[in-house]
Amino acid sequence: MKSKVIGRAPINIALIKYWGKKDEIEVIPFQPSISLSLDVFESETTITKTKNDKFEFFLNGKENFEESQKIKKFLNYFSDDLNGVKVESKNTGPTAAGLASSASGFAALAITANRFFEKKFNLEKLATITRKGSGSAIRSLLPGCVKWNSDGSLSKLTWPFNDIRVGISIISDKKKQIGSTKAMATSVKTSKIYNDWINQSFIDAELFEFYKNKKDFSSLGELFEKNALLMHKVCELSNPKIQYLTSKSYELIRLIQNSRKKGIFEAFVTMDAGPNVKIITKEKNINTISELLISKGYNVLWSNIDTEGAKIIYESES
Ligand code: 2P0
Repeated sequence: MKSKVIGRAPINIALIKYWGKKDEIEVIPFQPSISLSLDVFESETTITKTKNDKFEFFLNGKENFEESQKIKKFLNYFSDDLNGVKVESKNTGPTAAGLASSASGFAALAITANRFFEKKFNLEKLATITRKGSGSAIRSLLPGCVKWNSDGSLSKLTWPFNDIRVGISIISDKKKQIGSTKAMATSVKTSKIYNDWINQSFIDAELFEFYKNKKDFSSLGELFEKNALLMHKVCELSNPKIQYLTSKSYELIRLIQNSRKKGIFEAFVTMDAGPNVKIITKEKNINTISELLISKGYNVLWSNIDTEGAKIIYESES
């Protein structure tokens, strides 16, 4: 065991979405998903050996008893003895945007624990553990464009563009009414279009790679925007209905779509388990889009694609 290790991991935004587990214990998804790791927010985890015999978990500077059991259970994949272990997790970057992320959090925790407890698990093994903390966390282990395959494994994809930026518009930073784990289980059981969604996801993942490799951003954007909207339709056709997008989200989606149709700029949207809208475009458009959004009362924060992935930034021996 080391005396202190600090690790970091980026957030990731799925362009082809994960929404449903075929194995809830091992966390194997029904469909492949593809994401971009972003450099605007990240999670940082510090694990320290203390002199007391307690296990302690701090989130953003405050001791957190609510999540402590889940963190402990996750760390049991690395060690049975967690007495005298202190875990501090924080989200770095512009905190006002309220993008706390379980994906970057569990990826940072996994790589930091791997080094702290000196397990030396390879990426493949680490990935099988990371996805048990949070499915989408597996994709935050790697930089750039990342695929989580439907057999549960992880692949690094090439990303041939160097001028794509992702804008995040925060519609609300309140805690979501229904968490993703419960919501996707409800969709699997009840959504009227769940089987169609699985079939379409496989087609979308293949097409994504095809358009990406051809560097055809227009077809890629149309594809991933439709994939996100279909995921939200799956949610809205679940019983009880899962409504993540608000009228304000839909207004912003229409604003981007209409500007695209009018040829003002080429940008596409994607939305996750909440009302916020992410805008994907080429670098040359970001000033025009920012001005339009601000004039309509929306905010936007632009991110680059992360090029490093999860990493250890500090360690000291006992
Ligand atoms: C994704 N989301 O692919 C999809 C799109 C939200 C919408 O993965 O139950 O926190 O821990 O595996 O990964 C959010 O769900 O859920 C998510 P669990 P997770 O990014």
